[in-house]
Parts: sequence; structure tokens; C-alpha cells
Amino acid sequence: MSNSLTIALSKGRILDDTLPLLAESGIEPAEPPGSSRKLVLDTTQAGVKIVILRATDVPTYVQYGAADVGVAGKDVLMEHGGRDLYEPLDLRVARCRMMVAGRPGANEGHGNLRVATKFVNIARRYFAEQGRQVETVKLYGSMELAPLAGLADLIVDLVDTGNTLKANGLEPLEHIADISSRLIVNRAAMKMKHRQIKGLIDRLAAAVDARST
Ligand code: PRT
Ligand code: MG
Repeated sequence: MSNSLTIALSKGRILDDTLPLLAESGIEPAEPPGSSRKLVLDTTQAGVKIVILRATDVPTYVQYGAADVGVAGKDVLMEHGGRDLYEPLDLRVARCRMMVAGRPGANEGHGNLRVATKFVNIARRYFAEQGRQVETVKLYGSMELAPLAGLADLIVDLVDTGNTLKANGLEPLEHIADISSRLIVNRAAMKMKHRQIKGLIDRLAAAVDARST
């Protein structure tokens, strides 16, 4: 089993944007993902498998070595903490920005602001670093609704075009971080399967570079 390698990906943007890079690196699913309900896909390379997870579970699988490598958004890694993970490559796909958003001027109010977000660790760290007192409220989706419904003054969310905010009468107010997808690697796997993983990193890096030149 020395040639076995498990790659963790998540459905949606990350899968859509990563599969072409993997294909350019010589790894393609043996059957089109989505053609069945399978969560483990064989690939054109013997021993190399792709597992399809929830985006927030990818760092956990890689951290515990249930997957050797994975692809996760920087947002997910920042929120997870990224403990025990190598992050050797920025794949430069699924790009967006982590922003504070709200009604125009909503971040200027004095007193305790309430911030609704699915990224509570990122939000707490950001406001604490600035010495600003906020109360965070954990949500699992549709953050844009929170200011409209009176649940919170501000949200911390991902913004790409800004259309979702605009459609809900909100504006991006403060930039927290630029986000893109990263290759992550389990520490033990990096040692035990070094030749194989180093080869994958090099081929992916070449595929990423070929795009931006
Ligand atoms: O959907 P599910 O809950 O299963 O997981 P997920 O939402 O994390 O998965 P997915 O596929 O939606 O996103 C995976 C990753 O894509 C995220 O972790 C980010 O790293 C990256 N990404 C890039 C984005 C966006 N761009 C993005 N625009 N993730 C989400 N959005 C959402 C944002 O939350 C907001 O609702 O799109 C909306 C804003 O888009 P605009 O264009 O209207 O500004
Ligand atoms: Mg989603």
C-alpha cells in the first residue's frame, strides 16, 4: 500500500476548481463525480483515491491522517486553526474576500456591536486584535439575513462579486483577509509518502503557474 494516497475535496466550488488542476497533474476520477452517490472515487492512478467531504471536515480528515492531502478554503483553515497541518501550496482558485459587512455605517456605532457569522473564531480574533468589544452569534448559513431581521448589527462573511450583500441592502465595510483554496498535507504522510506527495505538489504548482502566466 506504499503507493496509496487519499485526497480530500469538498463538493461545489472546490471540487469544480480543483479537478482541472488535478487532471493537469495526471489524476482524474475514474468516473465523473456526481454520476453516483459515491463518496470515495477511484482515479486513473492506481492507489490514488478522492474522498468527497463537507468543506469544514476536510482539515479534520487530513489532521488525523484519514486523508493524506486535501484542498480547503483559507477561510475554513483560519476558522479550524490549521493545527498539525502543512499548507505547502496556494492553488489560487475559489478566490474571494473575508469581510465585515452590514448596513452603511453600521460598523461606526459605539457600544457593543453584535456580529453574526459562521466564522466565530475569525470574527473574535479580528475584533479582539483591534480592541473592539463585540458579541458574536454563531450561524450556519444565510448570514445576510441577520442585520435585516435585527439579529445582529454586522456580519462576517465571504464576498466575491458583492451581489449577495447588495441584494440585501448591505455593504462590505472592512476587509479581513484575501481567501483562496490551499493544498494541505498531513504531517506524518509528508514523511512516510514524501516522494509521492512531493511529486503531486510539484505538478500542482506547475499547473497553477501555467494559469497565471
Ligand atoms: O455549501 P456548504 O455549506 O456545504 O459548504 P460551503 O458553503 O463551505 O461550500 P461552497 O462550495 O459554497 O464553498 C467552498 C469554499 O469556496 C469556501 O470555503 C470559500 O473558500 C470558497 N468561496 C469562494 C466561497 C465564495 N467564493 C463565495 N462567494 N464560498 C462562499 N461564497 C458565498 C458567500 O458565503 C456568500 O453567501 O457566496 C456569497 C457571496 O457571493 P457574491 O458573489 O454574491 O459576493
Ligand atoms: Mg455553500
